[in-house]
Amino acid sequence: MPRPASIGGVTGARHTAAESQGGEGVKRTALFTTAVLVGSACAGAAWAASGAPTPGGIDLQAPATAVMRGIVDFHNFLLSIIVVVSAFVLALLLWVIVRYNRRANPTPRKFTHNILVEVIWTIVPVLILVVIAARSFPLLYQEERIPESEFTLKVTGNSWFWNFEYPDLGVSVAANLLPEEDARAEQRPYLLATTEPLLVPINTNVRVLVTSNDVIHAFAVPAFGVKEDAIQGRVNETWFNVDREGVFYGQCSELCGVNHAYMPIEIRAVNREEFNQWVAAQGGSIASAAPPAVEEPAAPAATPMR
Ligand SMILES: [Cu+2]
Repeated sequence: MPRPASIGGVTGARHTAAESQGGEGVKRTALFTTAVLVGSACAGAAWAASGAPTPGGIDLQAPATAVMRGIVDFHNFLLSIIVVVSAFVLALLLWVIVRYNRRANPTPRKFTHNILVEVIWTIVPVLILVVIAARSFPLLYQEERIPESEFTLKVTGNSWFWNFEYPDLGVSVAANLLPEEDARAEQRPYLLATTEPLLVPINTNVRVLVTSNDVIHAFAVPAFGVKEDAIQGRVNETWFNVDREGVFYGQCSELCGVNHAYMPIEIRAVNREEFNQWVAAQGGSIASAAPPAVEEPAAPAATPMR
């Protein structure tokens, strides 16, 4: 699975290269120094991407939520079924081509029905679909059922930028595409970085309300397993609970106009302390969200919100 180059990956690769130099101590030292420098440069970059597309990547991004882990597992499960079915059909085709061509089988039999084969080719696909359904329904339920959440995040799509709002905290930011020269200067990915990255706390249920001010957009963050249409006059709901710190990128995923490709989503998952500081810096207050949090324990922990 392609992953963003990690500090460990870079250092490890260079170090292995250095070791293969044998007795050439000078080269080894030089390479090792380079490795350390590259490593510290990476470590020095304030925000290394944790969830971003990678050049040539063909697999899903590394999951950062339980939902996305479920999606990845389901994807791998489906892929194994697809491979077995495709291989079986290919084998049947090859067998028929080789065994029953005009030369190998000059006088074909004329029957048109075979009860046993017909029953098998009906029952087996039905069983496969039942197995797939049994695996997919719990996952759909997990995605769609909004759990008891500590924070509510309102996401509004605009042509062509995103508004992020924590209504209970009094925080509201507008995130535009970070201009190319700024992205280069700050070594952040152009077309993914934004002028106002959204912060979310890790290990916290965040309920997300998604809507739009104009045309239909879609709020999508692959590492979270979240993709929700933003529709004017409607509020769609989703949720996430990010289990590790990092920067996660997404993009508008509904063709919404001429600048559709230029309305990225940048989310930084941080610990609670950093999140509180950010909320305060945005002029908001965690305290204003405290009263409902105190009242909540009366309700059962897993009560669905809808
Ligand atoms: Cu859009």
